[in-house]
Amino acid sequence: MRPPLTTPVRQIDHIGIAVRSIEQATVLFRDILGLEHLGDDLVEDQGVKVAFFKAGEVKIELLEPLSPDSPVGRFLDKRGQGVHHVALRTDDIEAASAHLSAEGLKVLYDAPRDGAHGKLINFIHPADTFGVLLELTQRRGER
Ligand code: CMX
Repeated sequence: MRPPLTTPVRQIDHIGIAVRSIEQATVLFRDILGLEHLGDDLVEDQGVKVAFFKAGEVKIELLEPLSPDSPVGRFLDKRGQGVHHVALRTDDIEAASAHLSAEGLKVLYDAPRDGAHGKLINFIHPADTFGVLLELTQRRGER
């Protein structure tokens, strides 16, 4: 067996769902399902507007593209609305990214980037993860 991550994954942080309109999707997640709306953010580096909802310990992140030529814009165009990624929370995103790269997985960024609400993020390409885009996320100051 190969050695696992030295800093294990803590939990699923959130599930990202690509939608055409956060306003419309909020009717389902907040008003009908009754999930607490935790807040919105604009992540220009990723070309998305996002909204978070609390579902127990895990969050649901709605993603609306700022332009068709963004990762989520291309996803909607090719695959339509639906689950876009699963985010795994780690306490050491740099070590996790290095470890996964060394395992031969396609980690998208050389260094973690800024995500929603000031978190650090990186991604593993879905071609290497059985078709599910995996996000790594770390809260700042957590290590
Ligand atoms: N989940 C599963 N498969 C996906 C996918 C996703 N989210 N996005 C693309 N794919 C698939 C495509 O359908 C395509 O499959 P086929 O080869 O079978 O057609 C394949 O991956 C390659 O697609 P592509 O045309 O190269 O797609 P893109 O150019 O859009 O790039 C990716 C794909 C993963 C590199 C790009 O989406 C990316 O950089 N993602 C990371 C950043 C991101 O997603 N940001 C938004 C979220 C930000 C946040 O959470 O704050």
